[in-house]
Amino acid sequence: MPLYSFPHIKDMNCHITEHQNRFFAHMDFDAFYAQVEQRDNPILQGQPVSVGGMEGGKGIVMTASYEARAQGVATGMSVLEARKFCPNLISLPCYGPKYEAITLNLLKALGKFVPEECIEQYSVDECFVDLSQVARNYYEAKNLGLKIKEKIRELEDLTVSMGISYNKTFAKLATKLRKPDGLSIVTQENKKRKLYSMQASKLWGVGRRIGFRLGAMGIITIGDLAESSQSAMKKEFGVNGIIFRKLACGEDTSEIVLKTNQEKSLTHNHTMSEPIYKIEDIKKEIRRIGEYISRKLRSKNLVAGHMHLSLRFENLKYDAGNIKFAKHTNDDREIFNSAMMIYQKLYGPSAKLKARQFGIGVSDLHMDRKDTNLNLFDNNYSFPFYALDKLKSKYGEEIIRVGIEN
Ligand code: DCP
Ligand code: CA
Ligand code: CA
Repeated sequence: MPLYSFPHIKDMNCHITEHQNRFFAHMDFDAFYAQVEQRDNPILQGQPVSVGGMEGGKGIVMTASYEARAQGVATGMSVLEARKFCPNLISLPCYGPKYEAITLNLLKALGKFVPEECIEQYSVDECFVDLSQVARNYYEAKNLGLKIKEKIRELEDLTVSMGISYNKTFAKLATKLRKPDGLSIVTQENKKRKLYSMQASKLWGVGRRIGFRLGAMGIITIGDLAESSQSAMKKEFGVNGIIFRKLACGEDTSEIVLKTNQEKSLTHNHTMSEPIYKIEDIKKEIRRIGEYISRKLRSKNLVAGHMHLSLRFENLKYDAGNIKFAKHTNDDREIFNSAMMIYQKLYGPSAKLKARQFGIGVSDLHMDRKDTNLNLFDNNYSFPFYALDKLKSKYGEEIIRVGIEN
């Protein structure tokens, strides 16, 4: 997992050694991909499941349900190897866009609790939230944490484990104290009791390899690391040695890291208050989301090369597909038509099982050269989308619409 925001020495505030009166929450989905698959298919609940399988019983275990872990299945094993421990293992393929959409929903939901600049997505299933603006003490921070967990369960029917502490490193460690569905709090007062006996390799940025090197120095636990000699750590690991030691002491003064301005993808999901299944309603919904995305692309002067459409049913089941555009585009019509092409291949909703959410995501984004994006018709028919957007932003979404079919 990339360390997007591992505290760098330049992020450390040299004037203070540790945060005071700050409350950071860290959350991490439990057995993420496996939990999602179990949620989406009740037959899998309570079963040993792994995700990352390929046809012919091959593939690597990307994660496993807690039932499979109890039988010795671990991330990184080949499925064949895992079956030696757990002959009844159910190996499932991995479907990335589905998991990404869930994490995006989580981030959106967090925006209801704290300002956007207080939220940091750290990895595919983890984020940090700075609660300092909305919580004055651990009691309030814990209540907020419980509310966030409840919201995630309500929205996604999934559990996360959460850690709350006065710095990001300890919040991340606290998450590991109780899994699944845990909530652990580490304060300046209880840090020694709660964290110091944990293995040093669990510390943010350490991992197994550095853990071995620490072990060779006699440093086994977080406590050993916090009490280690700074000069010995510097000698062995350079400036990182100093950071590891500081982090183990709770001297992490890093802040929430916001995503870079460089957009890699844009997504828009819309959950309907009334689920739908009639094709005319579905077309309307897809068209609305498609227009929103094309407009967002144009507002950033971007064109997309790739698109995916996702569909969530009432029972939270999910289907999705994607398409590569013949040419990069931000054209309403091309995006709508392509979304409908994807939709035709999906498992469609019915009166018995209606759709509750549609989402469109676009990726492979490039700067729009404006003259080449209007490629729908062979005769290079061009349409003044940018001018229409100006009208829409002035008079509202409904003022004008490009005719796309019926
Ligand atoms: N993942 C992966 N390859 C890895 C590790 C993880 O593809 N080597 C994927 C599958 C996981 C997800 O990332 O579900 C999140 O990884 P975690 O390390 O957080 O592990 P889990 O969420 O699966 O389990 P845990 O409950 O231990 O957090
Ligand atoms: Ca996880
Ligand atoms: Ca994780």
